[in-house]
Amino acid sequence: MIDYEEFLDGIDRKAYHEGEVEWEEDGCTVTRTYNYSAPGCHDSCGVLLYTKDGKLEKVEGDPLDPYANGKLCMRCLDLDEMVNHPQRLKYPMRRAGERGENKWERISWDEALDMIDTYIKEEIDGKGLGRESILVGHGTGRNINWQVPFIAGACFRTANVGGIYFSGWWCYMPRVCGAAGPLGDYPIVDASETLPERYAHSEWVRPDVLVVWGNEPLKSNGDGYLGHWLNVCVQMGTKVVSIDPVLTWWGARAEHWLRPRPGTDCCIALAWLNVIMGEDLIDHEFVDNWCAYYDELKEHVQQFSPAWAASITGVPEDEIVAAARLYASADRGAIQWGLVFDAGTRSSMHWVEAVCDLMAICGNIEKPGTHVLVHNSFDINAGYSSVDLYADPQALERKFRKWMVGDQGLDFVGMSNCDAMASVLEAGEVPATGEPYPIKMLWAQSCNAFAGHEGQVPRAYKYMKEIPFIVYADPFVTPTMVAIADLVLPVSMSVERDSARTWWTPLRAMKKVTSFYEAKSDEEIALWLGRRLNPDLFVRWESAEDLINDYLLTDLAVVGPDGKVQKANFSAATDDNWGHTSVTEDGGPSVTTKCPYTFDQLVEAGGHAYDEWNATYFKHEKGMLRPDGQVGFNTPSGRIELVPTIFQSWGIPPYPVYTPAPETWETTPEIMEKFPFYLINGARSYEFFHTEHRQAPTMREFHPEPRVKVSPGTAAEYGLQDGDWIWMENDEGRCKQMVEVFAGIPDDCLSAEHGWWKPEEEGAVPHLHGCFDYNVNNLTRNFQSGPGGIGSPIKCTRCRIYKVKDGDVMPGEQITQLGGWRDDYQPMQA
Ligand SMILES: Nc1nc2c(c(=O)[nH]1)N[C@H]1C(S)=C(S)[C@@H](COP(=O)(O)OP(=O)(O)OC[C@H]3O[C@@H](n4cnc5c(=O)[nH]c(N)nc54)[C@H](O)[C@@H]3O)O[C@H]1N2
Ligand SMILES: Nc1nc2c(c(=O)[nH]1)N[C@H]1C(S)=C(S)[C@@H](COP(=O)(O)OP(=O)(O)OC[C@H]3O[C@@H](n4cnc5c(=O)[nH]c(N)nc54)[C@H](O)[C@@H]3O)O[C@H]1N2
Ligand code: SF4
Ligand SMILES: [Mo]
Repeated sequence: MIDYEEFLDGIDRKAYHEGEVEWEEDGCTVTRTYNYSAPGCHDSCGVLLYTKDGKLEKVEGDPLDPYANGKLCMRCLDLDEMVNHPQRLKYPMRRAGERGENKWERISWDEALDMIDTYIKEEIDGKGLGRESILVGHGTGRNINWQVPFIAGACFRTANVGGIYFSGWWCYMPRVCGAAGPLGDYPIVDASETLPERYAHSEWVRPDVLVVWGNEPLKSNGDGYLGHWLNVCVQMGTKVVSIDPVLTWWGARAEHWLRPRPGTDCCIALAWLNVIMGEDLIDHEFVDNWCAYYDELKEHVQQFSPAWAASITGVPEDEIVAAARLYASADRGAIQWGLVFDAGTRSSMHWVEAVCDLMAICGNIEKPGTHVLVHNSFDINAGYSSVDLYADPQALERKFRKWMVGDQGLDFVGMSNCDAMASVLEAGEVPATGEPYPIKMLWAQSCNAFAGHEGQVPRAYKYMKEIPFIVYADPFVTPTMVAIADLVLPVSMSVERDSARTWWTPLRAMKKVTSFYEAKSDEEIALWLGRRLNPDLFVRWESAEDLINDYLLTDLAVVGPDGKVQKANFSAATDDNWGHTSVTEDGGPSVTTKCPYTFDQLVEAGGHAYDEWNATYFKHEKGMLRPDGQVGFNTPSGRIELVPTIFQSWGIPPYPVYTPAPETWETTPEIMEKFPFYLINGARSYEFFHTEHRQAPTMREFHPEPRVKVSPGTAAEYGLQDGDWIWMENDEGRCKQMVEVFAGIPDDCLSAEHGWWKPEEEGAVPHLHGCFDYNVNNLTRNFQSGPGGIGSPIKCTRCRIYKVKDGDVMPGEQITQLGGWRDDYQPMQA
């Protein structure tokens, strides 16, 4: 049992300089601040940065930080190794040889700007093309998620920003949209993270039962959620249900460990609804008061019996039922979900919907120890949708969300449709209409496409290398840059940038403590580009701090010459104000958000601030969720819509069903026989964030090679031992990884890693630091999204295995020199 007050009492506050932002210690300057990419992470934990003569010497956790309580991952403890790394990109560089030769020449930032400006003037504007011909690529939600979309819209005036070949918006978006339908907001498990007093807060109670579902929060800390918060709950007595084909820390401690066949979990969620509604284990008061369409849902789920779910998932019927009863009988139940909901199945939207329904019918919403509905701190919503505020109107009109599968557009989504971007790149025209659509330039910032980001990477390489002008901005030269970039720009790391974080709560500030050669921060890059490409607009921001303050205070709203707000963020993407930000009565530019801090004030206030909205329970009873101030939820009916009406307008059937994998493997014996394994890919490790940290000696000491988990049964059958190298192969391609025999994985599953490249190996084509050789995305397939074009089965595919032997053709060679494995790619059909 953990006693949080005891923990707090045990901190020597004087030794940790409570109330101070900076002090001297052991010949170093110590700065109390937060870390938030680069290198990447979804979180932002309180750190003490030790610097000496402008060099980062060491990093410690700050026990006075209520967000992380001083607990740091190995990646933050080892931050100095990345920040001071000799291979970091120091200057802008122009390609000196052919693409792929890895030859570069140093140029100045001015010369780089000339190259970009001239190219756009001559090849895009000069040829009568619209700015939609420029694609802007970014990766996951690091400290780039407003900066890069803002750059796309405000500097390049395109609206096409997002992850190209990131099929079905395969990360997070499906969960966000899926939850917005029934709940009108986004739920996270309440481990007291919204409260400054944390576990000691008088209202907070730990969950009774926690379902960890397709997520490994200790390793991933995904989506702004720290895994150790849940660990604290377990220490306080929370019971665990783990739903994961693979044994994790959670599974090892679980009352029930359900091992579904990968990609089939939606059936378990539907069967849980069937059991809980059928046995009347619901929270009647909550359902009566706050939920709509209960009877309709109950009727609908009658078909999804536990026996039916058992036959598809392979989980015994009695285990499905027992776990459902345990969840429903808990006074406070919580479900922690992960990436698999987005990227493991075509059922994303319906699986998310069903799980939201489970939360709702059991009354597990807005009650302490269940799920809280969260907003960004102080409702600062300038994120991906910032692109739409500033894009050229024609480019906005031609944004790829207009051409989704079935021509349904999710208007409030800031990112372009990933599959449509890829299709247009391949076909040169819009799928349904045949409208010409040339792509002439790619600007990518915080994305290492070929090493990790993309699905179906041989295909991505084939088409992306045809883009005539490609610029990458990153702290390191990545294999993707070697393969296709014409110009590369050095980016600052977290400790080298002033910045702020608004993703969930608290609001946090990152304070710059050092700099690195000619690297610029993502905010500085915005100013550098904008002053040249869109000078009229950029008179507004003199410094990066101006930009950060506008982000905090105005949500980056568009301000007219009269000083009045013309367009407010988040609502920018829709006609009606779907978001939560509103323009003030007089349209004044300074206060469209509720943020009471400028950047400096936030730093002075100790670097973080909790907002009241997020720190309030039962918001639906207090009229805090709806724009009109009425009680209820932010849905059309004001209730939780167990059958979400809004799904229909997104082209998604509102009643949840299971959408099997495209070939319905389970019922196609030829596929099952040819490719006997489920290939789960991309389970996270403590050492790496996607393709990052492969340069850090300490991380590589812990984790030198890409590993694939293989069961002892499979090892025996194939004569494999720990450390053997095997090929994983299917009709798309193959990759090699090192065997790790693991008793916690079923015989018919493999779990491989993603994101591998070896900075120490040859960079030039064909090897490209091995980024193709180890790449499990050689085997994945795009354009197989679920209903509405959302969600993708990419993280779960089928394959066969065999040992690697001398003389085998390496995937790097196959992809870059021999034309890949296939030449019959079909563009997405609308
Ligand atoms: N250290 C580190 N942290 C990261 C990242 C990183 O690269 N490294 N990446 C970040 C990003 S962008 C994301 S999206 C998150 C993702 O982080 P998570 O949501 O935790 O996702 P994964 O680690 O891919 O998988 C979590 C678990 O899902 C299980 N799983 C796989 N397939 C299935 C299935 O079909 N059903 C069920 N029930 N379980 C399944 C896996 O075995 C694994 O244990 O992590 C973020 N955090
Ligand atoms: N097979 C498989 N593939 C996957 C996954 C999987 O589970 N399995 N996960 C997928 C998921 S969920 C995601 S979100 C994507 C993630 O894909 P990405 O987010 O594209 O991740 P990386 O490929 O590591 O590229 C990150 C690059 O950004 C740079 N960088 C880091 N921080 C910053 C910063 O603050 N500013 C700038 N300018 N650059 C920065 C890093 O140096 C690195 O080169 O990968 C996907 N790919
Ligand atoms: S979650 Fe881990 S890596 Fe991310 S900021 Fe916190 S300590 Fe650092
Ligand atoms: Mo992700």
